[in-house]
Amino acid sequence: LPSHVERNYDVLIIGAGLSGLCTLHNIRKRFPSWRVRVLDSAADVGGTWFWNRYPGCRFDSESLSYGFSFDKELLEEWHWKEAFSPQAETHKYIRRVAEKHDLYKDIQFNTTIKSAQWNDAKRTWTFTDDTGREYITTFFISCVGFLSAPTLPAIAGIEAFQGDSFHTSRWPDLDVSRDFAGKRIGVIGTGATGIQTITALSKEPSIKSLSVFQRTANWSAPLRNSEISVEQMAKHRKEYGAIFQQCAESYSGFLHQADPRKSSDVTDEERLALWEKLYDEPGFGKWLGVFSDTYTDRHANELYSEFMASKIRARVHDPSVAESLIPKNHGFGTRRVPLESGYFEAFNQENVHLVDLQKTPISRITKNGIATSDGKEHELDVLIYATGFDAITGAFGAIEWHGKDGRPLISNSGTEKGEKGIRVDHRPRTFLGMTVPAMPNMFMVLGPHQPFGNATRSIEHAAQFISDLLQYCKDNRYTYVRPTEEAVDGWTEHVYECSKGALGNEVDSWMTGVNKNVKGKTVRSVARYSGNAVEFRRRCEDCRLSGYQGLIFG
Ligand code: NA7
Repeated sequence: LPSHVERNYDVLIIGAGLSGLCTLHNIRKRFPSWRVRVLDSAADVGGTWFWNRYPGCRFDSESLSYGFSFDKELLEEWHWKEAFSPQAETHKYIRRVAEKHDLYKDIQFNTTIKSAQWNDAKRTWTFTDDTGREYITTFFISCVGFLSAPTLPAIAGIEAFQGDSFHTSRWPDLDVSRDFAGKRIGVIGTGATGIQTITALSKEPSIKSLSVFQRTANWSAPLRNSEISVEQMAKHRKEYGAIFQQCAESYSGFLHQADPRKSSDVTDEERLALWEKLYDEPGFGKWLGVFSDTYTDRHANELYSEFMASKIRARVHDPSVAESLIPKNHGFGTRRVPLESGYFEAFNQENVHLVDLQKTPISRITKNGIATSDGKEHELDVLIYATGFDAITGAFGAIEWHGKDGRPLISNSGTEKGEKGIRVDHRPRTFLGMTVPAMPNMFMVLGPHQPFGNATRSIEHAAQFISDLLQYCKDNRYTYVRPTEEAVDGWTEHVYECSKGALGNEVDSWMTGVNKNVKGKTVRSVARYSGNAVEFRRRCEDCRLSGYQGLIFG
């Protein structure tokens, strides 16, 4: 082989986040003699938890439900210090996993893949990185992440700004209290990231001012984090079996399960009592533990949204600021609910200003800051873009794909449908969210059409399914596998059917494939599995037990 071509691999994995590490671990355990390599553009393992180092970055799902369940030894050893772990601690955990299982030796960092070419005659993939180096492999597993391609806002003048500016997911190495001292900071974006960043920065006394540029108000509710003592952790370790079982039985892999009653089954007092109880508790219960019709019945959702609005009004002193912070175009929980630790109170501070872009949209970014439609120039020293990601398909889009018969991975020529407010122009087509028709020998962990929910729980399942499938290939000496067009049509239709009736699928958000900063992502698509994760896993298991019906082998 020429020197720029790496030897043949059995399995190549792109991505060294939780998905990549779990997959690598499974493959190595299962097929010790296989040649396997993981490539990642980052300088270390961690994926999301490597890149997102912005102030305040932490889980808002319970730390105890997030670790890998396959490593019982590490669960016995690891001390989650907070109920909702901060980024640095989580990153430490992931590094510990990689060290403990000696995963680093098969991972190559600082490597960005630019193109992928399927060779039908040889039944191999050739991946080429940005230096021209080629990697040839029989099987390929994508672990690229569904929120890993950051997007900057499409705002005129963005290059003109002369202060410091960066995306939250590419946070520079700095000391906020020293480097932001006396500075005027602006933040664009109020999603989960913006809310954590804004809250953390608001608590930094050295900052001169903090201006929040809000295009869409987001529902948010208290996280109620706490420390976990050594004694408490010892007790929790005994509960891991029950914790993972609870996650396995819940709709989206979290510890929280909806109350089976409908909002209309109970009295006003009973309804309020449950809402208040959940509001006072830590975690996602206030999103996921409410009455079962909250996200399917418009009236039930309005009632709960009104309850949440009253909480915001009670916490924000200036009534007009409070009204701006209350979402008007979507109901509570129909977008991903960020949990907060003093977000609303931040707006009671003299040095924190809300710029409501519904009233005064941004006209352009200038060399001094941000100009809004009322003729005002908001002068800034630092501009932070908490503007999110080209979600679900974005990381795939960064690679030029030449699949079977030269076909691309993402096609914009899909069907158009207009039903129940969902417009689909280029929906992904997959089988079980793990295989794609034009891409033989390729599998995806946390790809389109998989349930995202509690990511680690979904990852462990997908990695297991894929390694079982590879075992089947090995046992039968197959070197070729891809889904049939019929299986793909059936699965894609199922994913589409599951999405119906959920209010969350009738709202623009990254979960419905909308990102106005990305060409072609201005209308909603069904890119994630929004049905029950239990049902998802049941269907995958049925496929396995049927001898992988829906897949073609050779
Ligand atoms: P999100 O949730 O996609 O939020 C992005 C935010 O940036 C959102 O408030 C956007 O407003 C705002 N945005 C984007 N572009 C613009 C422009 N051009 N002008 C003004 N405001 C803009 O990303 P996050 O990083 O917060 O969270 C992503 C997920 O990561 C999160 O849900 C967790 O699961 C982890 P918009 O709502 O589009 O009006």
